[in-house]
Amino acid sequence: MAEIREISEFLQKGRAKNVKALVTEALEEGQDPKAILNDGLLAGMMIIGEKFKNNEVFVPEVLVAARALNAGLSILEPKLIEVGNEPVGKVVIGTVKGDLHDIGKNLVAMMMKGVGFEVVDLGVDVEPDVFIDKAEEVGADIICMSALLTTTMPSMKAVIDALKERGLKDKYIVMVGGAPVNQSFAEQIEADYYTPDAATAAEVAKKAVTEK
Ligand code: B1M
Repeated sequence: MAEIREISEFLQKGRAKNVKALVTEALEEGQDPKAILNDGLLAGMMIIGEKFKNNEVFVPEVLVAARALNAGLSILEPKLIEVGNEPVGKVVIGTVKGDLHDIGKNLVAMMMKGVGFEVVDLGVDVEPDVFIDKAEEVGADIICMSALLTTTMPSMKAVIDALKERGLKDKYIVMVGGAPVNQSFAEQIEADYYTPDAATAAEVAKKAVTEK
């Protein structure tokens, strides 16, 4: 039987092939995809995050661990997503300008798809006007922004300021998140919602779009 703890250990070593194989095995055995995600993949990434903070590992190790995480996620994604027939709405999502972190953003996109949204992923390092232009182009309901650096949090405000300048602030639901972001920052920049994790983001998005 595949040990979820081992998924975390292989991830920390950056062993993408082993992570992929163990995630596949665990799914075939009928283990819970959410437990594989939280106790295997994310738990391993959190340990790497702590070590990175304490200078025990450096950028190359973090990158190979992130690659292993993405390898595991690619296997897990179909199991985490059970999309309904009619999309509940459209989401435009990206990591803000200056910021290259995309793992959390990808999880949010995945969870959004999981509750039935059509998701347009703009990637990383997204210019403020690109969020807005794409939302206009595809007729989005929600603009989702992720930031992992304290230095890129102001880019979230830049998007909201640009929405105001273009007279579009009330047209879209604006959601923000990422490790350094919190409720008080969201209120300060006048985002509509802050959520601490990907699953909550998807739940809140669905409720918000139904209520609008
Ligand atoms: Co970077 N990095 N990094 N990094 N990195 C952090 C964020 C850091 C906290 C590490 C540390 O020092 N402890 C630190 C930021 C410090 C700060 O600003 N206060 C940091 C730094 C400093 C840097 C560089 C500047 C390092 C350097 O070059 N000297 C550099 C910046 C590059 C840039 O962006 N311009 C850099 C680079 C990198 C890598 C490229 C090596 C790699 C990114 C790979 C990738 O993303 N493809 C990387 C990584 C992996 C990390 C850590 C270790 C892990 C981040 C992660 O993916 N976590 C991170 C340390 C840490 O967080 N402990 C760190 C897992 C992910 C699932 O969590 O993204 O928080 P997270 O998403 C969560 C929630 O936040 C939420 O949902 C997810 C959970 O369900 N969420 C949302 C996210 N977005 C949301 C949006 C929502 C709602 C919820 O609504 C729209």
